Amino acid sequence: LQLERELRKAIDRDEFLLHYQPQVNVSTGQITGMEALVRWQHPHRGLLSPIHFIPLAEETGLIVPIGEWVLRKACEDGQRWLQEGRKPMRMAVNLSLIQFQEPNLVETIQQILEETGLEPRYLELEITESIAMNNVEQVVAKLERLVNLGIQISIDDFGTGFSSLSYLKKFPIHKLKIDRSFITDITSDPDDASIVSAIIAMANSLKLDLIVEGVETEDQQTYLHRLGCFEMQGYLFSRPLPAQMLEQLMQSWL
Ligand code: G
Ligand code: G
Ligand code: MN
Ligand code: NA
Repeated sequence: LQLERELRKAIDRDEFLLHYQPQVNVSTGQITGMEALVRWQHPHRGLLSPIHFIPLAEETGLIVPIGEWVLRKACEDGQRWLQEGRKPMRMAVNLSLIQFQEPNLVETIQQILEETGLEPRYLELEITESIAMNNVEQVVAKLERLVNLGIQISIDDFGTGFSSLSYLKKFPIHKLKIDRSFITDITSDPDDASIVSAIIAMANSLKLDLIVEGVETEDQQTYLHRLGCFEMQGYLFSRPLPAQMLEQLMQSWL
């Protein structure tokens, strides 16, 4: 309850911040996108990971205003990077199911894009398979409104949900993000390798973009590249970092 009270005040007190993790195309070496990952600079407990407050934010509905803050901040930073003349890259923002279900979501996002000036094609929303458990017509209608704005949609943690895969042909989505649990042992576990190969083949034939998460070693990168995966995200390239530190990193990369 203490934490809930503090969470309620955290936006007004400006205690949230974003770290960004680059997404890299390993054949070109370019950064193609950034994933925004929220943190809470708690007054006494230090820098808190989202795993320590997102579940509470979801239970209390506070995820809606927090998520709105995240979207606005990420779009602001993304637009600033583009205006500074950096190579075009997409800004990927995680969206909880509760945010997705919010009746004003589309209007809110449209307003944030207008206010920040970020072109919709540079915004990517990461949703999870859990949205497929909901009323299909409603989900499709809402996704279509977002896609019609020009926004990209990706499926986060792909392969870990319990939903049927039929949503892949019903929903207007652009990209699958293969969950990092399949990558950890990919060079030694033939089952993980088979699963990832099958997802790559499926993404290719469905004409979906693909990214793998949690790439930590050169061996994993080489292995995945050979399987036909080109976009990667993980500690091998960079941990999630504050914008300022990433700006220095981008300077040295590009
Ligand atoms: O870096 P990491 O510890 O940041 O993130 C832990 C978890 O928190 C991940 O599952 C990630 O998707 C989630 N997460 C990070 N930022 C956000 C956010 O802004 N909104 C939501 N809904 N989830 C987030
Ligand atoms: O659920 P989602 O994919 O949005 O969350 C991304 C989470 O994965 C964040 O907690 C982020 O810090 C973490 N992460 C990113 N790259 C790596 C990696 O290479 N290894 C591990 N173990 N975690 C990673
Ligand atoms: Mn994510
Ligand atoms: Na993920």
